[in-house]
Amino acid sequence: MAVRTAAKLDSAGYIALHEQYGARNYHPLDVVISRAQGVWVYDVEGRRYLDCLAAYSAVNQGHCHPRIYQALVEQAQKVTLTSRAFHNEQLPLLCKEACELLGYERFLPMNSGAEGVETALKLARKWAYVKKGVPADQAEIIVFAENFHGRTITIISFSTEEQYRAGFGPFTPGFRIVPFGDLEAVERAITPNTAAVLVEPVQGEGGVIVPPKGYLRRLAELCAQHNVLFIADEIQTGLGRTGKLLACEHEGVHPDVLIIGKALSGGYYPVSAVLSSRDILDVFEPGDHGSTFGGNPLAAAVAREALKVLVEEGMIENAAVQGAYLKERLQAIRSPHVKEVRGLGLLIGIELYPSAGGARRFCEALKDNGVLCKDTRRHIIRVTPPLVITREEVDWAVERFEKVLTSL
Ligand code: IF1
Repeated sequence: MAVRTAAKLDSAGYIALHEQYGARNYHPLDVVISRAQGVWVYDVEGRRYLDCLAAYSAVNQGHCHPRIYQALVEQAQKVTLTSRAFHNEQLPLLCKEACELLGYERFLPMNSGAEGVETALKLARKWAYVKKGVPADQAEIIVFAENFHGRTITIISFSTEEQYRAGFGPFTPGFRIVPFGDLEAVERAITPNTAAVLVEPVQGEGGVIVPPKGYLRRLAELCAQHNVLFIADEIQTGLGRTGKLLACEHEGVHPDVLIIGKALSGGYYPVSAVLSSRDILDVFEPGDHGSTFGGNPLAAAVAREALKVLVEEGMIENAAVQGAYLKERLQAIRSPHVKEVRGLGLLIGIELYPSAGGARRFCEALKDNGVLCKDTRRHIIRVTPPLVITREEVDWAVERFEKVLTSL
């Protein structure tokens, strides 16, 4: 049996191969990325593109950051996986550094974002039974319409996007869905059995929805009043994306439970985590929860360096400065297709009118002009470059956006 294929294919060849053998759960743009550095990616033919997706914010630090690479290689030469049956030299340091940086007492490592969310949901339920006195199996968690927290069966159980659920029932009970941005709806949904509220500080997949000013703060206050955990999913909004280390900082909110992922990997190796106080996280006892790969030394070494470069290289401040500039320049584009440009830091969405015929064709045209973007919710172009983007690169991108938004 031939296991090897041709040494080198062109882009069309790789796409055809994937169409033949790959599962069909995605519909990528017709670009095959071969290498990348910083904000730039290159396809098989050597064409250069400015990456305005940044792997859904997992490469906030820019592609192939040399310091994170160094940490990965050094650790890969020592030991990569020990399991949690034994200690390793990296995880305790990651726990300490992440807790000190983010203001928490305890750190629980997982791998994907969805696993981080699942961990937080389990934590909230157990906390409700052990600490709040909710009767067994009665805990409720409040979530928001248009949320996105991942793809597991429990998480899609409270999705409001029909496609994410269709065909995948039966679903996990115990969730109440309320409109995003409506405090009274949350207040009405709270019962004595409410364990937690799970919220994205800015809804990403929902279309870059920034809540009204003061909303997160009042939501956190409401949670505190009712002894309900405030859980922030900062998997996408966290680690500098919105111009602050955490998006909740824009409103001075310190979540009871924080979920991070994506950029905690620096784009190298999946790492997610749940952070909280001792009082809350200590409801987990040995054996309650775990993961073969969670907290492995390779992951921990990568995550430590991913956090360090974010802070030491000024990426968070840069996201604030370039994000404000990029948003202002995009807002200045006069296009009959653009309804609104909104966002926070370098998490920006360009909402098109329905008459524009969908964001996908704009993303295709942007690709042909050297800019990679992803459409979401049909009419919205997400613009989320790595946080290392320079003013000159923003100008370069805006020229292409202007051309595409005014010529199609
Ligand atoms: C896909 C969007 C981004 C997330 C939040 C948890 C997770 C995600 C707030 C799960 C993941 C991704 C996954 C990706 C598309 C995507 C996405 F387009 F849906 F909106 F990033 F913007 N919480 N977001 O945004 O993390 O398990 O994937 O590591 O195709 O599913 P994961």
